[in-house]
Amino acid sequence: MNFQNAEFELAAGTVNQLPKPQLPEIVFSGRSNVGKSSLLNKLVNRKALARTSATPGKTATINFFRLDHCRFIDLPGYGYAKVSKSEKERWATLVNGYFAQERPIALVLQLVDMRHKPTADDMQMIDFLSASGLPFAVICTKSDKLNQSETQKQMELFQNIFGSIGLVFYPFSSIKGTGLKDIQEKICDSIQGIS
Ligand SMILES: Nc1nc2c(ncn2[C@@H]2O[C@H](COP(=O)(O)OP(=O)(O)O)[C@@H](O)[C@H]2O)c(=O)[nH]1
Ligand SMILES: [Mg+2]
Repeated sequence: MNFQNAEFELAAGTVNQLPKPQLPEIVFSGRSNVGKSSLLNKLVNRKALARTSATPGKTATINFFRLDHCRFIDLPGYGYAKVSKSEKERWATLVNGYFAQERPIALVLQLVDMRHKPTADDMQMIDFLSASGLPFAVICTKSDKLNQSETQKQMELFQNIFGSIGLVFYPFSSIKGTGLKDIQEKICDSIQGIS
């Protein structure tokens, strides 16, 4: 698949604004600031197709990107403490509304920060994905920020949490490109699986 023919399609702020399902969907899920937009940009080899930000909690919409054979879907990040209660509720309504629709989801990429133990919100999302039966893989982001011994320690941690229950996880760095090829391959396989 050519990942470079990618364009922004639309931003949905409410369930009503979600576009009709058309193509297999690759969903980017994770905490605010974990690196969803950076992963998306790296996959399509563009600097700023999806907007990245050093300030968390900026994206409150579900953003759709159109590729040749699939859509990339950048979910708004969760777990940002400074967001108001009403904003959290809006997030939940929007994201639950998306998953409640019968959409051709080929793969959910669930991002967690490689430097830390998954948060309670991460584990809640992973439990939801497991229970839903949706195909998903865990991406451990910002791997460039760890030295060799930290990498080894975190790999063991993720192996214990995810590997032991049969979940695939990929260390990834949007700066170094670590893991990029494997994730692209996983995406291609998942699209072939449903189309
Ligand atoms: N060192 C490093 N920084 C990253 C990486 N991925 C994202 N970042 C930084 O983390 C911040 C949040 O990234 P962004 O992609 O906007 O996160 P999002 O909120 O999940 O979409 C930005 O300052 C990025 O430059 C990575 O792999 N390595
Ligand atoms: Mg983002």
